[in-house]
Amino acid sequence: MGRALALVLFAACFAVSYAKNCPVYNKGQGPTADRRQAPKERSIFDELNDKEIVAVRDFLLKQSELGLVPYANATANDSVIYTMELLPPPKAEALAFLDAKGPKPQRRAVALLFLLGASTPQLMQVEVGPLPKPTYYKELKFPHQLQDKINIHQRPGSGPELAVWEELVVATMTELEDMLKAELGGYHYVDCTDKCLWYTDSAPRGMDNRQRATWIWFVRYLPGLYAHPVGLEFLVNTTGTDVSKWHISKIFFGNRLWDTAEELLQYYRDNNNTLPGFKVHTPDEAEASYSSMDLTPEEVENGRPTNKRWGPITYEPYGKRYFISGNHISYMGWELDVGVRTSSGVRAWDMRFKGQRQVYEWSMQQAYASYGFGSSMYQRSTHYLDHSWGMGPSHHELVHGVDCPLTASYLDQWHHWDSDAPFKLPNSICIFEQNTNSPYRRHYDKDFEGSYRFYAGVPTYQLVIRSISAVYNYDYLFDIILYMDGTMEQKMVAYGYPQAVRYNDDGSDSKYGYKFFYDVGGSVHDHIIQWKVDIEVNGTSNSVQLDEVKVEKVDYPFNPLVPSGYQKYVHRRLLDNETEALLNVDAKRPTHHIIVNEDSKNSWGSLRGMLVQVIRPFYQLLPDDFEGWMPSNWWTKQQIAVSVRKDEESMSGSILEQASSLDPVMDFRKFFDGESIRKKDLVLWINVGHQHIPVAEDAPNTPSGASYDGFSLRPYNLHDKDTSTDLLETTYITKDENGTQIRKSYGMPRDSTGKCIPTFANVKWDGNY
Ligand SMILES: [Cu+2]
Repeated sequence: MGRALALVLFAACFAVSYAKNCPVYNKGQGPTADRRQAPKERSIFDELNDKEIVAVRDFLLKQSELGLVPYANATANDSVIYTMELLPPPKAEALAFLDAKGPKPQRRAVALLFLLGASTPQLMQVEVGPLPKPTYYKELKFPHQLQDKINIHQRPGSGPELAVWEELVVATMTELEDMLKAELGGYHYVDCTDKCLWYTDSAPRGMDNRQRATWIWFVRYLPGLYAHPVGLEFLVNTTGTDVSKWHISKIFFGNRLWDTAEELLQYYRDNNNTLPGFKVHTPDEAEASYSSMDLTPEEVENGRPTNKRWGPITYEPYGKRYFISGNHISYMGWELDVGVRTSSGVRAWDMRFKGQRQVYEWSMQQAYASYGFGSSMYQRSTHYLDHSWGMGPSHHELVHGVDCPLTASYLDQWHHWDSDAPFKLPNSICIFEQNTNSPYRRHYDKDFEGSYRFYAGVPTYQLVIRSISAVYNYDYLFDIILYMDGTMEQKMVAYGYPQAVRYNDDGSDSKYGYKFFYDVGGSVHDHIIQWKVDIEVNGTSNSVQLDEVKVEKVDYPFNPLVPSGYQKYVHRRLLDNETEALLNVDAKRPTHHIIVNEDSKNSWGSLRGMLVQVIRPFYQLLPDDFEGWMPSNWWTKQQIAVSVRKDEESMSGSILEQASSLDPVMDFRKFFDGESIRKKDLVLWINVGHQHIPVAEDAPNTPSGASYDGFSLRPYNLHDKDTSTDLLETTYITKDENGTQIRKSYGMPRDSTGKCIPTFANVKWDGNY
């Protein structure tokens, strides 16, 4: 047989085998899971789809008393629908439906309205239902809403508002154009086609609700523009609804604050067309590439691997072991629904393992970053709550083979955010199984005679549900990870461009971070992310137990030379109320935080429980009396908080807290009012995060190596033993009485007949939104 013929035959065999056993490919979007029949009815947890969004929008637009204007026609002081998302059903109704064959809860939406054109301008949240054909709407207050009518200054940024900004910016930049060209090596803004400046905004948008004022900062429009600040900042004042009064109230340039462009220009002229003590380094083309993630010709020439081979890839030779039906996932005993909540990001529902519900709701709540930098007005006052910037709608299409392995399956999501119509983010959640290539459990059992009695081990398999939210400069990766023993993990990795700032040459800025370019560097900041976990340990009657490891003095009556010593013991206590359950991890007092069911014991007499473990505990450093920020961000003060679950305490913060933090819209503190947490349906509010000091290696882009945050929930006497001992991939090697080695296979193929080799060929990516 000639070589060519052999190859043809191999290819034919491969194709047959592939078609028979392997996942199908879906219109060039990459492989999909073994999809079961799509459900005939929508899950009660499905996020809104395009038809529902349009139905809610059109219904609200018809309610004349609201005076809403279609978003496409709206100006900056019109009343509009800003965003909407699913309003989950009351939990009691959902459980009655899921567990007791009760009626299916009606689907509802919650929409945020900017009633800017009303006689009393205000923001209002409304409930709309039932879907898909709404017949009613009613105001829906935020949890413990503090304001009867929500101040309009607390709205997130919007397209119509930014259109007015643009006019203000162009007017001021026109005045400054000649000076900027001279000082910034030709870079400018107005009618620019080459050497362009660009701006982005920061937050908060005013610190109390009497004002709305936002710093914007200018960068060179180059690849990685967030790494090209030029030291020019404007404070855009959009207080009130009279657009004619909006203006640029401050300019920061030349390390000084100015009230007007004319003031700055006069100073410039008075100093012979210079800004004393201030000089911006204008990079040439080669220098500017420091911020590019494209490879330079030299990097290509001398790059790795020298043998031009791709590294290892995930490979499912025998096909997939998880199934997707709509947004429902089934995998090795796990069942759950997933989706992306528009206002805050990925969430999962009704997470069951081996038939037992472990979590009712697992949802991201808030993402926080707070900066410090002395010589920049915007950076010293930057405090972000990223969900106000479109955390959900920033879950863009994932790149097959990079963001997710070539074996991944994908889900699309619909959103309505700062838009006239729903928009789809295709492939914005990926699902894949992976083998971490380390054993989940193993033992080599010595026979103490130079050999073994047995070896046993099993690989670690995980199902990963991944999404990535690219909120402006930062890319947050979120993985929900499901393990074989019922353990659940949340992982967060921060990538992206540091929010850079211009550095002065005199060294005065080094206190805030490190330079990573001629006159550019990063500034110290933090990241705090909060999740809500509505946990269930054998039902909804749960309590909080702390197992603290302590030491005690102990006698050694057997040892006259050393008559005493110390030993460890476990000090257990149950917390009584919510006020006690504001918990911080303290390395000096090692404590296991456990949710237990006081009425349910395993066979060994221990309370069934789940252990809550924070991977990288974060401490909030800003003082409580920071009135311009902390009132809205009290939730950052502890790593684990536990409250009694209530439908009306559904979330810890709103997208309205980004502005006017001195006047929060809702009050998370009131969740913790001393109510008993013994034998109650409990919710965990878990914070993870880290302090980020950007260094040279953050350029061009913050890498993830050995750096991630997260938390896990693990069985803690929940069962009588490890429930993953049923894994048929276990390798068990022993000997018979003659010393002949025995390897067990438990019916699993130990050959190499699987042929589902993933391919790069069908990797397509549109990337639009
Ligand atoms: Cu950072």
